[in-house]
Amino acid sequence: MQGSANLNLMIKAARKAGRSLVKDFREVENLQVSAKGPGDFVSKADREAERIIKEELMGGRPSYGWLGEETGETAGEDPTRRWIVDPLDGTTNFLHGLPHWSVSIALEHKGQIVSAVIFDPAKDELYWAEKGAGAWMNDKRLRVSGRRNMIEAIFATGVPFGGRGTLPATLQDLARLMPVCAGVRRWGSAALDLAYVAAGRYDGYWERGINAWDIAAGMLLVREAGGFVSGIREDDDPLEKGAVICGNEGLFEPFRKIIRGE
Ligand code: LIP
Repeated sequence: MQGSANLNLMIKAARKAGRSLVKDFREVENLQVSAKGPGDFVSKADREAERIIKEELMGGRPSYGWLGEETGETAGEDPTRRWIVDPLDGTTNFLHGLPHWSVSIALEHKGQIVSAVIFDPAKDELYWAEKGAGAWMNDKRLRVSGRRNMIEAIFATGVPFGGRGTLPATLQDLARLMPVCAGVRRWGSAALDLAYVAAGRYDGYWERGINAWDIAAGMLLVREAGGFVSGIREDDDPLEKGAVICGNEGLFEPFRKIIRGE
């Protein structure tokens, strides 16, 4: 696998965290039956994964900034570069023993995502991309799907839960989209949803109320695989506004019109 020194550092960190999470995932399956449940155990697994990743990345690039789901934001001596990390994306799946979760690492340079790694240890699928160098899954080059008909397309999203304020808008999205497509999937990991669009498995994805660490790496993967990514509202930055939509070349515009209610 070729790539820059930064990319190889990211891959090393993702794989090391992945080994720790796989070990913990096996224990989580045993904890399902416990009265207290695996909640606290998963929180520790999540924090340990971020500690491993931070040790590797900041050890290799101590001057870079940091934004991690568990440890928050730290400015770096180099104000132009920042790691954006979700050590365990799909936490609820992990908690319930569902083997669909990932480690997501992005490198941002002057506000642009320039390198991305998303690792799914349960399926041994490592997605990676560098700006201008394409998107890959292990050693396979990725391209978004070629579908042009909405009625043949499937889309992914995240449906809010626990009283989140974006539920009404998401239900309206579904009411508009479901009648004109082949289906919607809600598999619980935004990073893998984006990686699957880049791999041509999904034809598009959208989500409201999402964090930068969930989507930063996946956004680059989709773009480098020939797809399109934007905010849901005109000119919104997905990383700032926490709302993202993406799709293949032929479907992105009609899909975005439906989600925008145009
Ligand atoms: C999850 C996202 C998912 C979203 C969930 C949650 P986490 O991230 O990947 O798409 O629907 O609400 O935010 O919390 O597992 O890192």
